[in-house]
Amino acid sequence: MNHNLYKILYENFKLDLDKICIEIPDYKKLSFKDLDILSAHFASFLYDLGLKKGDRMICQIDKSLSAIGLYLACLRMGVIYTPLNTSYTNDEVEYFIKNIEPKLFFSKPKLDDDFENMCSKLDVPFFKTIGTKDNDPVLIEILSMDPLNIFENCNDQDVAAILFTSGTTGKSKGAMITHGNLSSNALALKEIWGFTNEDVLLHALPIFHVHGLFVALNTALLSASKIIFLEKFKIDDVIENLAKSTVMMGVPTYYNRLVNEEVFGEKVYKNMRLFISGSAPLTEKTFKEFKKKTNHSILERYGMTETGMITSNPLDGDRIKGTVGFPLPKVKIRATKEGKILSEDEKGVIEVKGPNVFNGYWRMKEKTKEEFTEDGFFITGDVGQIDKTGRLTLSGRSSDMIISGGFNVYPKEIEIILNTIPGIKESAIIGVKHSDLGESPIAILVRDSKEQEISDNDITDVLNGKLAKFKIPKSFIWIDKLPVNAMGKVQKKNLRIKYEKILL
Ligand code: MLC
Ligand code: AMP
Repeated sequence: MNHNLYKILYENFKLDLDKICIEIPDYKKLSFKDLDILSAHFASFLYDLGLKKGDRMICQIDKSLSAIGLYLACLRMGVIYTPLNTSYTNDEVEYFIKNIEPKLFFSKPKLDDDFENMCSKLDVPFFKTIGTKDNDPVLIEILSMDPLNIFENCNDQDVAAILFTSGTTGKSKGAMITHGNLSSNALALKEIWGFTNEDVLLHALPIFHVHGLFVALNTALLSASKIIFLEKFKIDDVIENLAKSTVMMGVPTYYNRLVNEEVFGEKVYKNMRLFISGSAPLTEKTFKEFKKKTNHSILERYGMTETGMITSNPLDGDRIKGTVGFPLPKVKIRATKEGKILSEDEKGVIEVKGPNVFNGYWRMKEKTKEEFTEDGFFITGDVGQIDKTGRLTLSGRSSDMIISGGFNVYPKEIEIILNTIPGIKESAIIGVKHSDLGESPIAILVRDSKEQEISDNDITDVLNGKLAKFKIPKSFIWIDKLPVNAMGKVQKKNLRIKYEKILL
């Protein structure tokens, strides 16, 4: 049997081919049939370039119908799809290209030809650009080609996508996600969240991460639900379109913002049946205020790039604030400490096993081995406890990763750059509370008295050239000495306690 994810999506929406699949407000509506044809045009384009099953394609493009067409075309062809956050800088992108060795790099149209030069320097066979509008010349070329109605034969283990996630060493790792991972997750989410072809999903998330790409798009397409596709989370657009929607998915920042809007009243959410939150902890404050204002209990779920969705609060039954609910069908979780499996209500590192768990990190066999137990559980690095009913409550992470508005920030990556700047002797990046973004990075710095003093603005300039904007610290604090323990390790916990409220 062919386990190609696109084939599975197609089999599920093919009875609704004439129904509206995607609406971009004030711009365009596409039926499922139109989307199928669009993806077949893109498949034809990839085929003509000579891309085959197992080849890699990287894209760093804006959210658009073309981006969906390209994603679905890669699935159809068995080409491995690697989307990049649009705010990654040239330095960051160069690392991904070197690591993935793609056959094709798709960029958004840029004023300079930096990426084209980079691709030619790194021997990427094809470089293309694509914009978001109908008059984009590459899109016109693609649409002029004969559609290729291909469903490349794929098994469950074939890699569909590689998504990057950073790590404690500061080096990004490409998580290999299979057709089987994606279809099992989408089928499970359709079932547990009760998606049908009568649903209308408000889609305001970026589509270069698991949440907006797989959780939102795959689940909606599989259910033949309509998608209202917004370029990004702009509060006015969201409020205007919620009235036509039945389900919304978002990171906690979306709900922090909605609940603070005066015009967010009954008229706006009258047709909504479900608000789903994930990618970062939803605070009890937001959960409670949202409930008070709308009488809706936000449904919080938990997942990761490497695993897709792991647990979810129930559609029917108690959605308990501060918890992330129960494992998805066929998914097993457990809490462990120093290799020992813990009993109910004991706090430990959460491990997960199931058809949702990825195939390993691209070209990092050793790293992959380190992150799995001998009996095949993936070690998430999240800390939590499971009660006697199987419900999971997360309480932190074993690494010092920071989640800012749903984007992960790894301190090491920033510290490595800071420590090369003359004038800085040592640095520690910590996450502190932020009322809108949940958490934000700040930098604690020690001056190098042998060098000339450096200003915060100069430091920001250096970082801006090398790192995506969301990683730039929101504050720089100069102290005499970093607190260290007997082993000489920086005591970030102490710093976090001291500066916890500095941005509030
Ligand atoms: C944008 N900026 C951010 C930021 N997003 N800074 C910190 N953290 C963020 N998350 C910066 C921009 O670089 C810009 O900087 C300025 O803020 C304004 O940009 P913007 O695009 O107008 O920002 P805004 O609309 O406020 O975006 C915030 C946001 C967005 C929360 C709406 O980041 C967002 O949609 N986040 C969703 C992330 C997501 O999808 N995560 C899922 C990961 S998957 P300047 O300096 O130029 O002004 C995953 C697995 C799972 O975790 O479980 O789902
Ligand atoms: P990413 O690597 O971007 O996929 O981020 C995955 C991480 O996001 C997880 O390991 C968790 O730390 C965090 N996360 C996702 N959902 C939740 C949630 N509902 N509550 C708390 N943390 C979450």
